Amino acid sequence: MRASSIFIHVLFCVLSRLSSVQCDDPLGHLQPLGSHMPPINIDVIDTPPSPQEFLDKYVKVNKPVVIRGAAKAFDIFNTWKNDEYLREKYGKWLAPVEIGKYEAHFNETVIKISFDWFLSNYKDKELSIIRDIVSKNPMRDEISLMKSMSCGGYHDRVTNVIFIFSSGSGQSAIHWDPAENMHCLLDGTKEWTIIHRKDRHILPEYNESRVYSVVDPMRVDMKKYPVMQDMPWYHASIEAGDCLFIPNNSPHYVKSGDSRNMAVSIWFAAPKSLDLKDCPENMENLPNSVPLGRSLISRLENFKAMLYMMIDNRGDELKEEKFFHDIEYPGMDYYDDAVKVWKAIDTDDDGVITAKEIEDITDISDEVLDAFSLDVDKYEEDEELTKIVMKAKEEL
Ligand SMILES: [Ca+2]
Repeated sequence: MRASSIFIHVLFCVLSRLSSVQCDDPLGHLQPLGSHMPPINIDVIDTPPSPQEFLDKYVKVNKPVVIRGAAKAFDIFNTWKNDEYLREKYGKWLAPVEIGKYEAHFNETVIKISFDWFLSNYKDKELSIIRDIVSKNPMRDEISLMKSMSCGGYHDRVTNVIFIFSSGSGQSAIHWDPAENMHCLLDGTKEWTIIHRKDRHILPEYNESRVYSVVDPMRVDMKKYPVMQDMPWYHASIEAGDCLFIPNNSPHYVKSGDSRNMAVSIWFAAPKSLDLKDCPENMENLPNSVPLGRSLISRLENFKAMLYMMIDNRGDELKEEKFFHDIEYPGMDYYDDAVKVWKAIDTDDDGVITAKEIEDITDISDEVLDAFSLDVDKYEEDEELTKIVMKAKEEL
């Protein structure tokens, strides 16, 4: 693989008179992310691990894994392939629709439009839906958890269920999510480039966000961002029915294939340990999937999970500097709350929050919880964009 990277580099040198790439450029310069070195092997398995094995072998050690075919057990794997089924059940949903297929940094191009209209138009317009359906959408009632999360307490740790739907050919910026992510693909194909969680802090950040990188995944500027030269990466290629686990805060860049593309990302907070009392005695009797149901993580547990996630590599200490770096988005208005939170948690006032100190939190004011919760319902109608869409509707 290394040899082929060098070959491609040499080829670029040969063509350099036709491009801006020079012979002495670092490998992968101005090329797509991952051109600089071969990927690290990612685990690809055909049998879902047991809930305990999943926690120990993957979640706790921040290791991504592809579980082939695990989503084929979901009812929606079949029913949601049918647009008429979706239209009949959910056509009235006012869905936040993104215009364009390149995920924007701040969702500036999100408008609310009926799902019915989306279903009639997504195939020949550049539209996509990326939406948390966990609390305000009846689609949630059809969501299932795959085998490895079917018991042991994962149910009570789910924070978000992100529904992702487009006609394909979309791509994301390099970003990371503040939760463990079990991404199950219901339709289409996806190519993933994943950077290990431990390398997130050397990845150049986007100035105005703590969840995006400024690096252009389609054209990596190795001279401007030399840290990218030695950045290890995983590659995962998934197709309809596969689930991919991505550990929290693992930067990733995703490209979808050029056909109808639909996925659900189950975001959850890693449990410290499992409570196996609702699991069958013999793990061979685990169901292939179970309904997600109505239970959600409590706000306090979610808050604690967010603090745990700030601890690098699930070690034992969160330093003050790291805490304020991670929560202090420019323009965010809860900085004062953050100071209060820090003071409340760092009970021995030594400038470090330990896992034990997080574990010991039993009460935090609603005001602070409000400030820290991920607001998933903040899309506003945009007059200009609504006009554009209304015009597009008229032209149909
Ligand atoms: Ca402390």
